[in-house]
Amino acid sequence: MTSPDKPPFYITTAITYPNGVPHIGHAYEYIATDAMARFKRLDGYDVMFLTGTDEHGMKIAQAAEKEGITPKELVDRNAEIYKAAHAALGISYDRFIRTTDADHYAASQAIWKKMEARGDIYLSKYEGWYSVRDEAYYTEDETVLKDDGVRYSLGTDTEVTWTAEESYFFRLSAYQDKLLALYEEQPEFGAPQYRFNEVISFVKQGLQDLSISRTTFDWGVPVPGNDKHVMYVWVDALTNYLTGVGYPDAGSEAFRKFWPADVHIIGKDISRFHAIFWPAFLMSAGLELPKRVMIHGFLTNNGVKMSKSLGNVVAPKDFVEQYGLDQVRFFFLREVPFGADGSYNHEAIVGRMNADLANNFGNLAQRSLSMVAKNCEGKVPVPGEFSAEDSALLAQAGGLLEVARAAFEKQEFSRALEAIWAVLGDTNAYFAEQAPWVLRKTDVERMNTVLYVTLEVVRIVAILAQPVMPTSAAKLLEVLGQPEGEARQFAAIATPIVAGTELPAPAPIFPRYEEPAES
Ligand code: ME8
Repeated sequence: MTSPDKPPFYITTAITYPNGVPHIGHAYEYIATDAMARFKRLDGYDVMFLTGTDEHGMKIAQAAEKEGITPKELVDRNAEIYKAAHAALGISYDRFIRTTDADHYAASQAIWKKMEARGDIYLSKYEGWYSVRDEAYYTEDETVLKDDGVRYSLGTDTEVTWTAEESYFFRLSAYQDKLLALYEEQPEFGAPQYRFNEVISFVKQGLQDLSISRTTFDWGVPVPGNDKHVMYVWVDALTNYLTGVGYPDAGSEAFRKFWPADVHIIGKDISRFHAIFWPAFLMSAGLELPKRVMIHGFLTNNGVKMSKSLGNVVAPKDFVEQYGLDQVRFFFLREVPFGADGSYNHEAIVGRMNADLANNFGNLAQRSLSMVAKNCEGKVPVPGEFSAEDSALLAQAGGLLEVARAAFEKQEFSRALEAIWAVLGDTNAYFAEQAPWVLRKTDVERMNTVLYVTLEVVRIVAILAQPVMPTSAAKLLEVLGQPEGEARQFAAIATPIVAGTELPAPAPIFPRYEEPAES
């Protein structure tokens, strides 16, 4: 059901190949997308958040063969593992799409027929260096023969083999000028700029037609009218973004409301698929284009690429168990400017947990709330007249929504969090300087004012922290006497906390990380 009175916002993650197990890189993408979706919901939008699994293609077929099971058995089993990872990470998706879902076959065949009707699909023969890992063909000069006698793709360092087959082609070459015009007219179509520039220069070098069907295996969506062929997995994979909102029923309520997507969140290794192939397919099919493709960087474990052979692949679930879910979500979004590559290690996570969360935020909340519990009968105190410092701090906190909005609009999560935490820093300094525990003996009215101002900042920060740390922020809003619903929406930021509000007993929200005792 869609809400007619709210503006729509449609956001997607890449859909993951379910041939292995989810790692922190996947988790990072889910968390960022989830924070964005939650932000928009709290800001009054009707959000559609799509994620899922990309279940066709040779890579999946080969993984199944290795295990001696059918591809469908493999993806049925593994889709559940990915769903469990989403649950462990608190991902608030609206639909988990699987490309083996029946409606997705219909959508993929429908877009194929549209592209065919446009005259953009023709049958020919393909020869080239094929990488199963990347599900992509490379030209000779995009590959290198290494000392082990095996040929690898230069860009992705995956093994390639010479493959020749009859194939349908998509006239990608006909879209070069149209794509360049799109990038020109919509400079925010791809972001961040430095990653989008790579895409633009690739297109400027000239585009070749794209092989879009396979005959060497049958694990895919059948090509309409020619059962010998299945679609190249990227044709059906990209189409998931349409299926998720009701395509091919272009007249459906969901499609009319949510298409085109507001933003596709993807990693840097798949930017060409999203910023070149995808808009070209959509133009060919006569469909509107997504507004933005946001390309994030790769995470490395202390600077080292995650790989099974190195044994440094961390399961998101283990991470969450060690540090706590909200702590992990905060760490990645605060630590790594979205778009850039990032590295994580134990010390960095513990640093953020203890400095930003336990000290800056948790202590401030706990100290002000316990003073209110002890000295103000557990009610939000009535403030006296505001001093210049009080008003300045309240204005700073009140202005955070605009700052956060501007940053989230561009998926600059770390910038939003940095600004929020700067206000927390100022509030800590204010609290120390005003010393309400001294005022308690000298000037109770002033103590009340200082506590009121502090609670008000904590309330605003807790509301704004919800997209990133939903559970902790909810607990904090609970002890601030802010019930679920309207009081926690961004619109409520403008309405100050009400003096006299009864507050439940305060409870610490952000524990310090203590190293487990050596056994
Ligand atoms: O590419 N750090 O699936 P996938 C950050 N099925 N992000 C990472 C990462 C890392 N170390 N490793 C992977 C696919 N990712 C296709 C997508 S969409 C129509 C089809 C990101 O399972 C990666 O960039 O290999 C991608 O956005 C997502 O995880 C899924 O990767």
